[in-house]
Amino acid sequence: MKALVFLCGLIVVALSQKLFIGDQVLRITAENEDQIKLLKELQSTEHLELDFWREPVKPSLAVDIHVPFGSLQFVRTFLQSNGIQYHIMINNLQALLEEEKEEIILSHQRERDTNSFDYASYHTLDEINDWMDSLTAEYPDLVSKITIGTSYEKRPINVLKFSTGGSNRPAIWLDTGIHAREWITPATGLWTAKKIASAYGQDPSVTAILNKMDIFFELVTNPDGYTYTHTSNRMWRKTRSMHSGSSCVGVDPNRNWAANFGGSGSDSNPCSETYSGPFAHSESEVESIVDFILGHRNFKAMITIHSYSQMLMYPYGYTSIPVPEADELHKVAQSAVDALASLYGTKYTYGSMMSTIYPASGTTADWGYTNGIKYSFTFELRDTGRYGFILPANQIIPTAEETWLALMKIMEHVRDHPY
Ligand code: BPX
Ligand code: ZN
Repeated sequence: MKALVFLCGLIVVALSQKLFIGDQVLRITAENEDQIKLLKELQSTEHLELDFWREPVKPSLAVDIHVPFGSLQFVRTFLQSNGIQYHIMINNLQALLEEEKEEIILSHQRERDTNSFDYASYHTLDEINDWMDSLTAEYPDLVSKITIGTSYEKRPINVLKFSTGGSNRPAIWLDTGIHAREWITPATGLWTAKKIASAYGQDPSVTAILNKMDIFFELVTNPDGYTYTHTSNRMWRKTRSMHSGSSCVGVDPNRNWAANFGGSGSDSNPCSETYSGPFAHSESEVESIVDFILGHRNFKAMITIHSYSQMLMYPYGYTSIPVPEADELHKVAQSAVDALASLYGTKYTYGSMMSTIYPASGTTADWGYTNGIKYSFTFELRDTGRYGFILPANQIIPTAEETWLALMKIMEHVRDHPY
């Protein structure tokens, strides 16, 4: 009977989920600005329903497009007739998602504590919330959970606080999962949070950080979107808010901050994946962080973690004018990516957001920087596009391990350079 109920549950979930049968992800290498322009025209052809995993910006950066099955023939012909080179990265997106789903179902046994927890699998929001409660129960003198707000769909916005005492110590902010489909980031976050908790009193460097500073870690920064990727549409990126004047759902939470809000590299069209929202901090998921950080008044670092592309970036994202501390931030980023590569050889590019990826306005790290947080960094974790957002679960632990080395370099620098 139980098995039958479970099976029916699975079928209901499967039926309500958006399918991607025969959809492909194409990698395109534009040779010149004319081809970039053509790709932008393709992007604005709404009925093709193209999902740009990586935007056309400059010839040096490959463009990745998730093409629905029904649009494949048109897109292929368009590319060929314009002499644009491409190859197939993912041949059948649904097949890849089935593999991912199977792995999640197999790992679904309930874990009671954070030692037996399966860090090598992706987890639902409920599982992550249970895990947070276990972690705070297991490390009561170090870890606590604070709720800084409520999402659009009324879910609590939870932050883990790592603190060994003091009052309002200088603090480091970490967030993962601000974009819903970037599953590797909360998965890396869980492993990292456990690492911080278990390393205190064991690892001298972590201990020295926590004897001087507090760490605040928001694991699922977009809980509504994350839930939606599990129940309905694996490829969802934005929040789940509704705004008057459009039936399109969601705002890009990495375009919603008051840092050149609405400028280049963001979109005022509510149906766009980079929709900046009706006004800055319109999203409670963003506003909650803003209120918390401004209320705290002693944050020294803000590290926001995305995927994919293997990059480590510092401000600005909205202008090519370098920040005054660019030399220092560049050196920190260099030492972090060198440490990261030392483990498994994973190569990261690094630099300012504008020069490394593309112009973007209203981003987290620019907001942090322009609000006095000098050490504001953005990570783009694995991979470089072979699997993109659907990174196989067997890469979670290697990704977390190598990222940890980079995070430690940054946090040690922050610890040793008070300002
Ligand atoms: C991140 C920070 C500042 C400027 C750009 C980014 C890239 C990030 C984004 O567009 O918000 C890319 C991503 O993580 O969302 C993944 N992606 O869709 O390519
Ligand atoms: Zn992202």
